[in-house]
Amino acid sequence: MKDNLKQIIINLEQDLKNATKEADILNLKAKYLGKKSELNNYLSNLKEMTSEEKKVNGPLLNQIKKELENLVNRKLEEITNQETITFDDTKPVARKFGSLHPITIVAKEVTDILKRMGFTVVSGPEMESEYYNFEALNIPRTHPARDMQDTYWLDNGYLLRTHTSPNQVRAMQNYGVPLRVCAPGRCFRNEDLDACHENTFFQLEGMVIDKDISISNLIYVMESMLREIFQMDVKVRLRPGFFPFTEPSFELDCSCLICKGTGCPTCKNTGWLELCPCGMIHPNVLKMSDIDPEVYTGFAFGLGLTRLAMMKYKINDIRVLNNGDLRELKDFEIE
Ligand code: FA5
Repeated sequence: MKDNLKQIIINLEQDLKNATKEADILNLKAKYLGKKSELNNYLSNLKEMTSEEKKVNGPLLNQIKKELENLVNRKLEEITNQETITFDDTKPVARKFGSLHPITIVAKEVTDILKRMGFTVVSGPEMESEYYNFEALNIPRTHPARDMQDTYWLDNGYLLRTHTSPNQVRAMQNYGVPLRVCAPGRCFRNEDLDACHENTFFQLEGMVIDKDISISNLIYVMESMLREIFQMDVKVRLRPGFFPFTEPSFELDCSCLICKGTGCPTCKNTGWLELCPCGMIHPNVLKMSDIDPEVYTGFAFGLGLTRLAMMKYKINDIRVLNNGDLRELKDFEIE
């Protein structure tokens, strides 16, 4: 038995040499000292022995048990010390940080440009009342212009705003005139989806009201803003448009940067992408917010931020921007 016990110690020493983790050592402890261990077998057999045998084997088995325990404890201590020395919790963790979404980046760039021109950034609710989304913008219930924006109506009588233009009304009511505000935000329309139409997209509303504001001011602001946004010469065109809340109204299109104006699914093969409708604020809109159109005039625009992000980062399908697939968004390598 003595030889067997010595062999157990040798085996444990050997096994401990190969153990590198705390969990390995605890497994060995169970194997050599646990209920099913060889040593425990010997200890259980003691009660079968004569008192003479017990006198000799009892202390021997206890001594072997102590030795095994010491071996295990020493190894545990060794490993704990090693871990303490090698782990430096002040070291920076190599963590991969995310990046901003392309629309967030574009929104910040445009608002920064407008802030430099004296615009204040404001915001409004995504769940809007019919009054702010339509009526106060000169679109009464029976007006056919309501058909231009297929709306999500909510059970509580409110709606998901179809454009950022309700911010025009809120700004006039909250701040009065003179006024120079912009409002980026999310809009919703019940659209047939394609490469350039989403049901959830971003716009940025801009509005200036003061004495003697004219179309020249509007064109100057539009040109300066787009030049700074694209940081290069991008062909834009202004054509007549219609919005009940501006008169005259314009559509500002930019040459499609995906196909360089030759025609592709993103621009519906026209070579142009509708980007920023604008116009002089309709007198009725000013009047409804208690501003005298004989004294004050102004202009407003509704920049399609999602489409702008597409042009800026050459994203040929708008659906990529909303699908939340980080692998696709990572492709743009925007920090
Ligand atoms: C409007 O929403 C007006 N409120 C804009 C405006 C503001 C006109 C102030 C005059 C004065 P429109 O429906 O054309 O207009 O949308 C404006 C821009 O939003 C479009 O040029 C386009 O860039 C973007 N847009 C509109 N619908 C979608 C859509 N389904 N998906 C992505 N972008 C869209």
